[in-house]
Amino acid sequence: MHDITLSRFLIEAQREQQSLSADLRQLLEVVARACTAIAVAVNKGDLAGVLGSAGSGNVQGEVQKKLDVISNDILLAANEWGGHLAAMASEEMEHPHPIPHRYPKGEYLLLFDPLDGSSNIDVNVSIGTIFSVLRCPAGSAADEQAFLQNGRQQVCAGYALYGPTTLLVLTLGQGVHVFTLDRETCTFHLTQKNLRIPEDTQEYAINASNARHWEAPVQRYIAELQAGKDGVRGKDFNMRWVGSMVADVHRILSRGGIFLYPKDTKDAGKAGKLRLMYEANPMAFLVEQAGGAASDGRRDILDIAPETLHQRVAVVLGARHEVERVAAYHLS
Ligand code: AHM
Ligand code: MG
Repeated sequence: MHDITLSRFLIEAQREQQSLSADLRQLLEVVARACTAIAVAVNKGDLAGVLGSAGSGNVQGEVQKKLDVISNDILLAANEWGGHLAAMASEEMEHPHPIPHRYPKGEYLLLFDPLDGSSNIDVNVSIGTIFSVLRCPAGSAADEQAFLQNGRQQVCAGYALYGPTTLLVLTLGQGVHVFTLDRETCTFHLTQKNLRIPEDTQEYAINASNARHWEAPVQRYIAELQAGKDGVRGKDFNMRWVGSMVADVHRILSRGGIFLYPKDTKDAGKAGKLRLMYEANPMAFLVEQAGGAASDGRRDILDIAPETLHQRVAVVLGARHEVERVAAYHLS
């Protein structure tokens, strides 16, 4: 399997899968190359002067790190000239980035969180890039409205994980596959096919410091997990929280588990912390493709009709039976 590069995998998928066009294949190759460039910057760290704050803020009101800005610039520069895209949108930009007039325009829309897990950049903990690809509606101006499609419309989604190894995890709507970066040849190789998330688990991920702000159904669910063998669940649960969604979701795709970033009352104006279009939707697509489930507690993430590009959403994803239990607690 290791002799199958990303390029070969995509060319073979294009032959077998009518939905994978040559343009989409080339777009994914460009995204992978951009992620390789980001991985190089991440690996060099202080040697390249890329750590620390950029001294600016983004539309979310968050302080930008230098690597947030560098990663965003790498993705924009790599993707604007190829002719595959109609526009791009990013966590780091208030409005969509149109393709400059000097380049041809394509039929796809690319969304990304260029550097997920920003709080982990300066402490050498795994971080990543999350991306999602949509089709640009025919005749549309490729403006913000064009991006506001529900998650089931995604033609492809994935993430790069900059950890001890750099991985690219991808779905084209037919399973979830993992590619490992060979740093010497700068080539991604297929290393795992068709990841599956077990329906049950004994491991959960949540930022427990927010416990007092959670809604009652989440408080009940987590209290039951924490009661372990002595409570209604009758078994002990382990907890892990990396603080980079991309790393927490990768663990769940690798060995199972449930991840929650629920709505809380800390900031009544926010429906959650994570962003629907370029964090929750691509992860929900990957998780569903691996047999898991993804919900905001009340409906499947992928069925949410987006209203704005940067809207936030509560996220509960992973082991199907656990996600269903959390959803049931929200209904009762
Ligand atoms: P970011 O995209 O600015 O890095 O924010 C998203 C991150 C997720 O990766 C992670 O799950 C979450 O924020 C962690 O939040 P907290 O610091 O509240 O635990
Ligand atoms: Mg993020």
